[in-house]
Amino acid sequence: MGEVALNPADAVIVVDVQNDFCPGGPLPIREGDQVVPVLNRWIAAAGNAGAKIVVSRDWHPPTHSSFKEYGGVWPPHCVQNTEGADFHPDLNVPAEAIIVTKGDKVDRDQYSDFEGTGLGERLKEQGVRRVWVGGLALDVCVRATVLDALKLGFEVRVIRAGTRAVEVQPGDGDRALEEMSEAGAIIEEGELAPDV
Ligand code: VGL
Ligand code: ZN
Repeated sequence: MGEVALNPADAVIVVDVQNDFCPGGPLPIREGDQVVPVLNRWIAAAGNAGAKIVVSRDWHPPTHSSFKEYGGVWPPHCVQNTEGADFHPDLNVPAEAIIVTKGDKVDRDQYSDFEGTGLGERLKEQGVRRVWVGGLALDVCVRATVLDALKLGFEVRVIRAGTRAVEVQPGDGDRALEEMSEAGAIIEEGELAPDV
């Protein structure tokens, strides 16, 4: 099993680990909650290594254009200031984490953590060269975040054990992994070094 070590030029990006995307929510991702203990270990490791930590949230107004009733494709989810939009209660979001809010304008969606958020510039200013991405959903917001990170020139690793797909169409998860890997991302199957 390959062991992974982080350094200060790394950032761990935790995408949209929110209640509404977990089993029992309105837009449930199978085993979505199982990413929490995995990502908590990566967050702790990042803290120990001086790597940056980014945690994003989908944060929609109640009449967001991505909702079916308003012309979109999704059931209502992650409505601002509701419990469903809260991070999973067991996710450790450290005080020093960069919180990215997206999807908060009624007329547009932002699948990628980098789209219109300034995150790319912010990470580059802090000397980040490599990003490790996990969270929800593998085939939607993780995919978009990974592809944007590559376009911005970051080295990109996908934390395979820390992500799950929503699979609107069966096979979407595998297709997303293939697409990300063809675009230059490395799919990291390994675990963190045991001392972290
Ligand atoms: C997401 C569907 C709709 C995601 C967000 O975070 O992957 N998926 N909005
Ligand atoms: Zn959304």
